[in-house]
Amino acid sequence: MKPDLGAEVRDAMDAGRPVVAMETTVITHGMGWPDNLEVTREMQAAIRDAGACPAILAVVDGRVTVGLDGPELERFARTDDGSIAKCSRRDLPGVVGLGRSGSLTVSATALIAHAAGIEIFATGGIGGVHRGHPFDVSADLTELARTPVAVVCAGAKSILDLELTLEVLETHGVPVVGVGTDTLPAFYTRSSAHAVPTVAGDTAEAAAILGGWRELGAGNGILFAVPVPPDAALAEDEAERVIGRAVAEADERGIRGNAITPWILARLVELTGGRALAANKALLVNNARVAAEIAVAARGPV
Ligand code: PSU
Ligand code: MN
Repeated sequence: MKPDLGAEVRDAMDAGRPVVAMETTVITHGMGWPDNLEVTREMQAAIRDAGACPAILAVVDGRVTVGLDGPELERFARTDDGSIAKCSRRDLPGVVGLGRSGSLTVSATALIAHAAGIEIFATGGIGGVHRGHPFDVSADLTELARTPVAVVCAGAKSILDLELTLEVLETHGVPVVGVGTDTLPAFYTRSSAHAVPTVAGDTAEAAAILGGWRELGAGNGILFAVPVPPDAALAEDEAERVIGRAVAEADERGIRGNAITPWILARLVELTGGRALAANKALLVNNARVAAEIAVAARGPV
């Protein structure tokens, strides 16, 4: 694979500056206009401020693109008419082969970041095992099992079964590192009932753990989980209540497959009067900053 590199990404790579990738499903299918473009710009700025280079990954009219920006980025943010497909690993050949456009989930982002030589990326929440649907296991988990990338997220929403999600990661030997926390953050809330196997006190320790992962070269990914900033977090009982309701409504309506996550995300924003959106934005920018800090602190030989 020979991705098209944006000019900023090419310069950073040539200069040996750390690059932090970003996914596009969260932009096209995870949040509405104009919040999605606004938060994407804030994530890019947070990565630059920390001394790294942002690289947004997508497939644009069949071209694998590393460093989406300008009018093309705006097109991905404005399109909610279904013309840009949500693309996980399995969907890539159809989109690339037929010259279509796709926004990338965590699994497709990991695959392409690795092919482009990028080690780390920032996102909101990863996919996992769906609550009440133990065979709906996100390709994000199997990608982490097979591709050596570091993913920085805010844990996973409890629209997923967090216990089963951690079990699958354990089976595949994927390290899960809580950054400043000893439980898996639950996206809108800073903690959950589920302990993480490894704790990093701060981003310097997270970078040291990334160094250990690099040294071992075991070939699979590593997950860093960072709690949502405290002032944007939802109260635990409220999060549980609205998530329970949204999951039940999705079941009643027969929403299935890769449409579940976007549908529930949008419903949660409605049910919380926009506070779920504010939390989502705050944690995305925070994860971008943390990913860049880890990348800069763990800067390897160039
Ligand atoms: N969780 C979120 N926001 C998102 C996603 C997950 O809070 O936008 C997206 C990510 O791109 C993730 C994908 O990789 O959903 C997982 O989808 P699925 O459950 O269909 O595997
Ligand atoms: Mn699924």
